[in-house]
Amino acid sequence: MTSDAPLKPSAPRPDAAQVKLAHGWLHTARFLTTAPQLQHLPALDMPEIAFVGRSNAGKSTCINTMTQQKRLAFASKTPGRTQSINLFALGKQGAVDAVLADLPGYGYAAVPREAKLRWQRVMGNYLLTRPNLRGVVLLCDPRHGLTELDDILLEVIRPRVEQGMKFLLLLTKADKLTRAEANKALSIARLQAAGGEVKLFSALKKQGLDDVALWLWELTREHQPVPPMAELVPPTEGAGPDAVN
Ligand SMILES: Nc1nc2c(ncn2[C@@H]2O[C@H](COP(=O)(O)OP(=O)(O)OP(=O)(O)O)[C@@H](O)[C@H]2O)c(=O)[nH]1
Ligand SMILES: [Mg+2]
Repeated sequence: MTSDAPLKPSAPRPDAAQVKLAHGWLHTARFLTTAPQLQHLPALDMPEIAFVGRSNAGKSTCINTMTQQKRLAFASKTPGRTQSINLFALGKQGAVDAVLADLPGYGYAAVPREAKLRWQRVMGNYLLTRPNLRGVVLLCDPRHGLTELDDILLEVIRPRVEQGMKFLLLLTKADKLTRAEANKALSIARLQAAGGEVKLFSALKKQGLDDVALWLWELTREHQPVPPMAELVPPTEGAGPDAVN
């Protein structure tokens, strides 16, 4: 048998009922608001989970796949498609019980240096200070591995992860890997994701959807706010009207 042999059909998972509940809950997703600047984000009580990662890693596609909606989040071949923080509400109408946040990606070469630095600072401050942020999903294309900016992000969130914030490293576009490559990517990522879980995900092959649904569901059922931290750098004065800060 080669390492690329297809998986045998697996037995139903013991938590199948929970997985079903979690998918049903994710399908309730609808657009809540978009915030071009941090101060435009509404103050919310319910748990928020942020989808972060390099430009083009598959954040928006992951949100669309998990919520079974084709165009809830803007996904595109062109890197830099997501330019504001977009929030999506989950839960029955009139009873929002969690929020997903689709964040602009980082690391896109064509973005001017000043805009890159500004976005890094904004994202760092969002991750450190957003009071209701309960979990972070870091999406990474395993063909590129974790980049320097991913490592910086891991360092930024480490204090909050140590205080109980949940962290999931999602290896995206797994359909592009052979089984052997996927196993290798998993082993490497597990070493790098200190304190977090690692999963493979493919929107194309619908791989990893149950794991992600359950992860999101379970973390939003726990009622433990993670205290916010001090800002990285105070926002600079005089940033232009379009600045995300
Ligand atoms: N083969 C494959 N392609 C994928 C998968 N997920 C996303 N893509 C493709 O990757 C490209 C980028 O996807 P997006 O979801 O827009 O990526 P993003 O991380 O939101 O990008 P930014 O908004 O620029 O930060 C698109 O062309 C998607 O179709 C996947 O699981 N498999
Ligand atoms: Mg996007």
